Amino acid sequence: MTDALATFGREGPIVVLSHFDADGLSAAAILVRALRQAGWNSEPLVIGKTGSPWEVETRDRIAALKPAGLIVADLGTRSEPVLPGCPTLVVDHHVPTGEPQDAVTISGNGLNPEPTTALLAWWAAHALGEQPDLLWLAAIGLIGDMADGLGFPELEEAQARWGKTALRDATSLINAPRRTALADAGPALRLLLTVDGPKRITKGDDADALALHAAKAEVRAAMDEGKRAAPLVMGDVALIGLNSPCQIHPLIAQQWRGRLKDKIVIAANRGYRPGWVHFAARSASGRDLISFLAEHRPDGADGRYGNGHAQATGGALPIAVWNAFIADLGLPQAQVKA
Ligand SMILES: [Mn+2]
Repeated sequence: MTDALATFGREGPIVVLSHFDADGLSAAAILVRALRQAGWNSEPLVIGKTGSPWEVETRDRIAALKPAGLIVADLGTRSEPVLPGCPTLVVDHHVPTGEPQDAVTISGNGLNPEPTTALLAWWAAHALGEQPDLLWLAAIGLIGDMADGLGFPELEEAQARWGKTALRDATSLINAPRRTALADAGPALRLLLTVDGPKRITKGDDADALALHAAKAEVRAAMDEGKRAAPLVMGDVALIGLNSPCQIHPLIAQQWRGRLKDKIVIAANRGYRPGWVHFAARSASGRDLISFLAEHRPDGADGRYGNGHAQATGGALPIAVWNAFIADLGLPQAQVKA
């Protein structure tokens, strides 16, 4: 962190670009709050439902802020710069696909236990001073990605101070909007940037807190429908076909993972984005799914395919490419009409 700050300019904000899940948003909130407290100008920017850090629209959004520096949090670790020429810090825990050029990298990948991005951000923020009041944000990120927190003492400390139930319920609420059809992370991010603990999220009655509760209800209704889809099994693969504008495919895959323990579970959602199939892959068998997807990589797959973690990955494919991919896996009946 200190190395990265030394490369940043003093004119313009430090833009913190993050993923829109609980871990990414909490990491962004930790970094923006710690930087602002230390006297830096800092602005968060969130990658939404179908965006990517490595595309021209994102580059233009960042460049428009005339940043003094860029922090890329919880969005993967790749060699290509997000904004060429801008001093950059990458904070991430996904399997790297390359070493970022002209950037400082803080990666939790391969550490045991593996810290999430929000915990890495909280550790890094100590370069700006002690951050005891921001620890609950690191706990939200840990719970969001790992549920049990893998025994990090920081989680136990946060639970003792802010309450285990409050932290768990706040995490569930913070994660809800990104799964809705609109996927607006704004209310969740505003709360994480301003409030002093999880109870202000779970018990709040302001517009942002109410938006999180409405999002949770929308996702619950979509899940009730998605749970009724039956898996199609062929060899090692179990496919669950979904048609929802909500991002329920990772949750459905996770549920079936426990019931189909020896299978590679793929939950595929043709309703998430018109013209595309978004899918989540999970397995309880210990099989490396990033390698599995690499072996079956279809022509036309881009950087959205097969990233993440060995036991939790997925991708997004245009319909024609999806149809070739799923036919190759022996499930032509799971092809989707354009
Ligand atoms: Mn994460």
